[in-house]
Amino acid sequence: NVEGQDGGRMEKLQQLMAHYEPNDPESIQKSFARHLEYSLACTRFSFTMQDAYRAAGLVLRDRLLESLNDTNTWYREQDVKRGYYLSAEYLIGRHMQNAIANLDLEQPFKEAFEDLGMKLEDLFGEEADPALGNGGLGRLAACFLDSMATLSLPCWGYGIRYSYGMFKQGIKDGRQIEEPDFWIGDGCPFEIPRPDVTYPVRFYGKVEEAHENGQKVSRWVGGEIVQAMAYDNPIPGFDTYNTNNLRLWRACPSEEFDLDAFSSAQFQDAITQRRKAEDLSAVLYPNDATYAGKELRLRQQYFFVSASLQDLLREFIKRPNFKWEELPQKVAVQMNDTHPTIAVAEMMRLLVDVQKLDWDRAWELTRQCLNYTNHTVMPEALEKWPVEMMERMLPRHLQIIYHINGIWIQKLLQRWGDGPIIAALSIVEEGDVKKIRMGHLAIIGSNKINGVAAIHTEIIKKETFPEFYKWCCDNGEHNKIVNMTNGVTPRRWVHCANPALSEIFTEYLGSQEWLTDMTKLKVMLDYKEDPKLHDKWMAMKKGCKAKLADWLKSTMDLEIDQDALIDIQIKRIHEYKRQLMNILFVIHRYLELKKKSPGERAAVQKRVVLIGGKAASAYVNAKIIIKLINNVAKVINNDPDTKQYLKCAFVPNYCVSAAQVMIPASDISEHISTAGTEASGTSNMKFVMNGGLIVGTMDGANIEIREECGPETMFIFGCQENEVAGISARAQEGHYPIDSRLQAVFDEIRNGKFAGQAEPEAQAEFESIVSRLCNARAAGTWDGDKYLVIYDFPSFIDAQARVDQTYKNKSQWCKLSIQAAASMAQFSTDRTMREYAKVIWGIEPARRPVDEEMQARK
Ligand code: B1N
Repeated sequence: NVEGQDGGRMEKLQQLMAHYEPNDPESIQKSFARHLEYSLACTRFSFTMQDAYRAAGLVLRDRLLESLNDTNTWYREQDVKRGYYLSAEYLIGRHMQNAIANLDLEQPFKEAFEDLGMKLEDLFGEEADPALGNGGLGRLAACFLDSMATLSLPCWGYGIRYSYGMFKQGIKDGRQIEEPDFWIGDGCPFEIPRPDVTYPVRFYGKVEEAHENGQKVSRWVGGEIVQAMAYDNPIPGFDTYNTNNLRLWRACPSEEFDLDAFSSAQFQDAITQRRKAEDLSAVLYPNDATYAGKELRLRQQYFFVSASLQDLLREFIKRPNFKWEELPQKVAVQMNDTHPTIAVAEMMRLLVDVQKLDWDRAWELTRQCLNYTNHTVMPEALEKWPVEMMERMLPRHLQIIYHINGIWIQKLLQRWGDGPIIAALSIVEEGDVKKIRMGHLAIIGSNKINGVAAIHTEIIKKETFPEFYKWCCDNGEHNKIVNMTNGVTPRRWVHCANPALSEIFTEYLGSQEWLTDMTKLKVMLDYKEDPKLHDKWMAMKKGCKAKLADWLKSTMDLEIDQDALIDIQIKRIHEYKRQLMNILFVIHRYLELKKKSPGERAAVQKRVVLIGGKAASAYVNAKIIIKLINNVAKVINNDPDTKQYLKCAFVPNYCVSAAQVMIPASDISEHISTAGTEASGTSNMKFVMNGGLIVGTMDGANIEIREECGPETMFIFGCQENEVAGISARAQEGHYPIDSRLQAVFDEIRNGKFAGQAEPEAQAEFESIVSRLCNARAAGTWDGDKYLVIYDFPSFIDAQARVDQTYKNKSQWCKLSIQAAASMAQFSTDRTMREYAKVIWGIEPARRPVDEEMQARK
């Protein structure tokens, strides 16, 4: 605080700051001009569209700050229980359009900028797409933030402010190339750097035992200290005055610059040390659902977890007369996958070593505050850190984990005696390389554990952590593992991405209430056969397709037939998601077309198949699949016999802003993972909310979408989860027939149709992919058709035939599209967040009251 005599300062400032920025178009223009001139040093004669975007961003930021500050004051005054979402990733996407919508500024902004001769869409297009996440898990975290704010839940997000987000994907000669995404290069007007909010985070060093007041204590000393500096990102709610915060940490060197070193040889060393500290938050690991096991990754995890826990405990302690017993009544923490689960040990360290609580008390508090969400059953994604690495980097945490494990094992032995289950449940995995299983640490240190879709939660109980589930049931804690089905925010994914659809809903319902209560959309079902609505609905789709066509033309010079059926698969490239099966089907469709006479071809439904997604940079097979898609596209799109009927393209650099253009334009989208492999999927929900229908397997959220929307709205195919093991076993034994239509596709690939002598390397890669699918088990591990592409292929063809058949009848299609879109209330993250708040966190909404000034401004 500023020192010295007050001199009436408080009163004066109170008066000066008592008024909110006015929101009429003229005031917005004034505010815009002021930022252009004074914040950005532009003149009214010369500024670029980028300058205009930044100035408009600062106009919004002023308004966001008012709301953020007052919301924080409100939460403090009310002394509410707070929720903290810890996530290594947030795929937030562009801020501007969303901020305008949520701040209820759409009309005045539009007027203000149109009057200045600028289109809002052009401003939006100037914003870099913040991609601080890989895929579904990071995007889910961003949707959660939007819903927490909209529900007025007093919840913050914590994460890492990476300087380089998810790489930009380019395509060269049909192959993925990765380019750095220095998204922060031009600065981001929506973030607020907080040089005053920093915390030290220690790495390496050693643990000393000491005695204080006759008690044995542990002190972690030495090593190196990195400073975590806060960057705040206001998250405005829709139809509320609450604005929450996403606090991202940036790593900064801690020592002030040593000038004495300037003249000595240590100068270089000093700089190197500083650079090393900054490297910590430099780049996001581009792996989705696999973990790289890299030391820097563990450093990132501990870095943001430690800063976040220090920050939230400081907020807790600041409360008048705080008592440690109250911690679980005031704080709930959600750990997004295993990435932040070092929090279990860090919370114990902060409570025991720093706050001097005794172990048992600290453990009770920790276990009551923390919760863990599992997002995948893929064994390669479950993080396990080598003991050796942890011992070096986080020696005190390793001690704490061993202590937790010791007590845990004692309890298990008392209950069940010795046996293999003890090793299965231990936090420590024995073997050549001893490892810490972060999933186990999370489960033992958590109040609740949750899966992200009904089927996924059942798989967690029965297959991923069966011994834990047994333990819970034995202890009468059946509800320790709960299901929290994922969702998406309708603000970004309907209202912003598809304004035409938003208008239809608002017109039929007579208000925008559906945007905060999607059950209201049920009214649309009364009109699902109404020809007037059909006209509007089809016009909406047509408009979305036209936008997509423009975008494809300008970004990749691709022309598409806007009357064709648009078929989209966009998600990370992964074998379990089976983009391979999709492209094999495209080849099949092509071969069928080729067989037909010109007259027969004209009767076939026209299709445009778009596939997009990034492959982890070290994922060889995923990269071959991208190459195959590109090569197949090249052949098909250049074949004069077929190109009017079938087009195929790999859309480069799939990201949130691309999704906002692509999703609204789809007729069908592909969610075709092998049953039991995709934990949930969330883009499936976005497609359906936009009136697209799903071709999908009985996996993840598809199952629940089918229940809500009706089986007739989906093209379901493939084996069920409980059949997978049996089919897989037969495939390994060689009892695995290949459908003749698929065989024809394989032959075409082997014959060199898509690479051949022109590209021997690609030809070899394609052949290797095909022959691997056909492999039975040789000696050792099986490297065959793990994801059952061959088995599911015939029923995939059938599902696609049903699509073409159904699409012929436009009004039938339209009806299904309306029915599905209107039945998606379950999949709003508003529902998801209400459930987390009630079942896991015990947190109530704390809606900021509207004061007179706010009311007057409206
Ligand atoms: O999380 C999404 C789900 O909808 C998807 O089905 C699921 O695949 C996805 C390590 C992950 N699971 N695990 C990850 C991401 C990054 C990383 O470094 C794992 N992502 C998912 C939301 O629940």
